Amino acid sequence: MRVAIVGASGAVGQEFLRVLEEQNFPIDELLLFGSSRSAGRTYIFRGKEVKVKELCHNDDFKGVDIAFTSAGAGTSKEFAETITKHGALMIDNSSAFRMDDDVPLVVPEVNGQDAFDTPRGIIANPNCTTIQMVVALKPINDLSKITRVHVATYQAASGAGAAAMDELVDQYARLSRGEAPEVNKFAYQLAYNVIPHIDVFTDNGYTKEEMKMFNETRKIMHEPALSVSAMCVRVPVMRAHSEAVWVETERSISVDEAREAFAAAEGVVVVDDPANKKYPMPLDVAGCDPVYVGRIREDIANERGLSFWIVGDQIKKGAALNAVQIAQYLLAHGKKFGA
Ligand code: 2RA
Repeated sequence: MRVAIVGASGAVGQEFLRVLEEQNFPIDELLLFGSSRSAGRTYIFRGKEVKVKELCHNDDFKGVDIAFTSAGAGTSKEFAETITKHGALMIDNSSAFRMDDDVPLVVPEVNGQDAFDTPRGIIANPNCTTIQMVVALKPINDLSKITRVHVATYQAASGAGAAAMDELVDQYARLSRGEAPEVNKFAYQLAYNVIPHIDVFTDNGYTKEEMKMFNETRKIMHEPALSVSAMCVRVPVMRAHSEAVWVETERSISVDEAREAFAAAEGVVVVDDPANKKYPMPLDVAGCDPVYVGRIREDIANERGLSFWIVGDQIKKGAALNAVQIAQYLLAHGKKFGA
């Protein structure tokens, strides 16, 4: 199998290299692509050096079976034809095609079968905040249909990329020396702060990030009437997003029932022992694969409501790992590559 990573030098691109190794993904040849800036850099994969090629409009994708792309929506749109024209399956981490009717938007634990319907040879990987939320919503929705979701996110710097992570470290360093922090990647200084603003604002007062949670959740869960109201906030955490979630279901669900369903759900780990100060936190979850769920309780403001706290590594399950799991799902369910 020939596999390509587009955007190999970015935070998610680098995570693809680690995840493909960790998952022992079947690869005969790995090709790395990037901008003219990153072309020529080398990275180690399975003990061998692989050089980054510049992404160009040529036939470099001939013979490629799967291309994991994470170089921004503009690049994905511009190069989709180049990447897919010889038959490569493009699993795209950007927002470019997520809401297109002829592109499936897939989280394997929730709607893996959708990955087989690819008229354009493209599968979209959802936004990180949506991925970790739907993994946790699925077992509850299986118990009783969810009618409404309220969610407040606590998103790490990693969601804004490798340079944003560096910026957060640099801000703390400068502040500790009594210097003014540099602000480039965020709207304001993130160190010692929280910023209730991720992506741009839309006409309804929500940000695009918040509307992604509304629209993508409906598409992945095949629930076109589901209401999702999100408040997305950047916090000075390096890696792993947290979310406080309140759901309303058609019938009321007990805490025990919910805990059992979460514990049995694919991709979910329950850490919920408040008496012993056990609950998921980003420091513990960074670098881990599953979505962690804790603080499970009845919502005292809604008799059909349930409230819980989830934490997932944004670069892993929220990006590279989910994309690789889509490919693994296809392989496990009979899709043939390289035939
Ligand atoms: C963020 N959700 O955290 C974005 C990344 N996709 O900024």
